[in-house]
Amino acid sequence: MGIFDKFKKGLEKTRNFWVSEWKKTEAHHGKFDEETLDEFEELLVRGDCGVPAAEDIITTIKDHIKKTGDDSRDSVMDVVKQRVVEILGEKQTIDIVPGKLNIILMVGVNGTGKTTTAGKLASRYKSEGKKVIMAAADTFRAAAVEQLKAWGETTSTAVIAHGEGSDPASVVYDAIKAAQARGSDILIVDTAGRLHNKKNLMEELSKINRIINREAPDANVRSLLIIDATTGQNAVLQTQAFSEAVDLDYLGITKLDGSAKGGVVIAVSYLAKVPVVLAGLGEGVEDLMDFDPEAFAASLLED
Ligand SMILES: Nc1nc2c(ncn2[C@@H]2O[C@H](COP(=O)(O)OP(=O)(O)OP(=O)(O)O)[C@@H](O)[C@H]2O)c(=O)[nH]1
Ligand SMILES: [Mg+2]
Repeated sequence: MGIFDKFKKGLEKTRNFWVSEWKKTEAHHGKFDEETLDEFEELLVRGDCGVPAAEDIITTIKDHIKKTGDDSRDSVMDVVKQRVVEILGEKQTIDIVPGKLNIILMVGVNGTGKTTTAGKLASRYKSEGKKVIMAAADTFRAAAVEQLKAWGETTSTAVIAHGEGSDPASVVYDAIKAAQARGSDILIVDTAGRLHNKKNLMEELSKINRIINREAPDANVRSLLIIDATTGQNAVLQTQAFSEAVDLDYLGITKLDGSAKGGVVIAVSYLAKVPVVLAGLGEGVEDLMDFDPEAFAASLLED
């Protein structure tokens, strides 16, 4: 299966929703008049694209029709696809700088898929021949540490961990020392990152960042917010809240396979200033792909 097909398959639920709903609308068959535009806007909103992005897309369609006089379904859908790709932005990947220690901080609310994505990333980077180490800086509960250790075993990656309730920053300190001693290329830090209290989160992450700046001042540090597609508009709220609390570099969206709400990527991208770079398409170690805006738009909008 090619990359595009794998991506499409992972998005099957979302795709089925779009294709079947789309077929029900008048716009599917004919021209985009006022009524069908309303119907289409409603579909965008029900598809979790969010109101601001939906309005933007409708305005884009109206401008196109005004300018060209062409309100046929095919030409409008081309314009929609183009606009969706613009909203999603250019395809980007996490930048890994060769010859440096690269530190990836996993943040995000409970259960979004931070630990799973950390494990998948470790596996990916190892298969690319990179030296990887992980830090169990989610010390909030014992199970979290065990879960990361299990991923360490699955992927043959060293995991630096202290006990439950220990200081996350001191785990990160030890992990940096281990990474430096071993000449690691990539350190993946699984944080608790819970937003139960913005002040706590900021304090915890700024403490981790202080340790990194002190102990590994030359490191390439990137923060990756993990959001869960099945939570729909909550993912949008989380992205907003985290953007205010943390310097985010990237977004990763998980559980696209389990959700018909994949349109939320459009809502999130419309608001976020950082790109979606990863797509979680299942629970397995192989089920992580670079997010591809073109493939995503095509999966949703082509029948
Ligand atoms: N279907 C599917 N399940 C996923 C995906 N990513 C993660 N999961 C599942 O979601 C659940 C939660 O994932 P975790 O990785 O434990 O999430 P977390 O953010 O580390 O959670 P906490 O440590 O509790 O904050 C697990 O059962 C994962 O297997 C995905 O892309 N697709
Ligand atoms: Mg976790």
